[in-house]
Amino acid sequence: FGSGNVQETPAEDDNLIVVGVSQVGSESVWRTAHTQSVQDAFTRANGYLLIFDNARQKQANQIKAIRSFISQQVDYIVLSPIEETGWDTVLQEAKDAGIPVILMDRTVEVADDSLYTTWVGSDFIREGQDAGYWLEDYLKEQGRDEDEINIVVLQGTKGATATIGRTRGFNETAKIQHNWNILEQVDGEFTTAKGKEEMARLLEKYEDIDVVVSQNDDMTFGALEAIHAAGKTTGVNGDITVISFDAVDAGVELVRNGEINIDVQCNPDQGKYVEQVIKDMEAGKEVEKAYYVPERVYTQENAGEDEDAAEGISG
Ligand code: GYE
Repeated sequence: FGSGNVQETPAEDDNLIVVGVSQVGSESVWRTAHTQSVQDAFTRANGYLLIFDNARQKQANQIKAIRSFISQQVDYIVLSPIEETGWDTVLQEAKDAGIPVILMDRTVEVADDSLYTTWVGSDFIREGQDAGYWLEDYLKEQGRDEDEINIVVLQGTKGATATIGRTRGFNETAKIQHNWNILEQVDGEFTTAKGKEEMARLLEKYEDIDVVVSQNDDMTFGALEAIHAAGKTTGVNGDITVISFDAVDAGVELVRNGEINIDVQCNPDQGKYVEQVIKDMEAGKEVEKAYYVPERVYTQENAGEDEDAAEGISG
């Protein structure tokens, strides 16, 4: 000491709560909004030092980031896990280091639930069911409830809670409909490019697709391009009924103009809820094991009204 080259931590930093955040990637408009909400919540003005890591869709990168958070002795680790499995070892390391882990958006499947403190996210199974129940009602209204209905599903990335839940919820409602025929469920990776490519392939393969269930808006944007390129129309009076998830601004706009029939909202504005949980923990309060963020469904009938209920979605 005394030589002058030891960087002193500014005194005010001593009071900051250090939060290491491991994010999935930047695959979608939803993800961009989600990242923004985290950055808005964990500001210096709010009393935080945020260390943010973008894992670019690789679980190995998330594990590396978590180990680096542990060695930096952060106060909290916030993890949005790419997939559900494979977390036991690294979360045990965090627990052994005494660092609480808060999950957000997607969740994990671990043998020991005490490896994480809490989770903040969406009810993905309910989102899938909302889509299925809507389709049931819609077909009834159209007098098509006895027709053979051919459905294709563009799924999100494999092993992600959003993919698993939306698939399970929708399939539960589909299996009690004797006339719904799920032709294929394909991996569209939550991206526009892959959604377009897979949709184009499906249109070549099947002449009579009645419904597309696309597990996020980005894939839907790609699917719409492919459908239009094949000379078909979508939405309210179109050839193909389109069901989407996320309800980012551009998705809701397409509901309003009738190209998408329904967009099931997934609320990306989770940063503030995660921050509230940390505040509660700092205050020594008990926290729940799971918190669901508020969400709604957009259809042609309601997409015009009550825009504030979109809960901070941007894009
Ligand atoms: O629906 C999709 C994103 O996990 C809820 O991931 C999230 C999903 C979201 O890339 O657009």
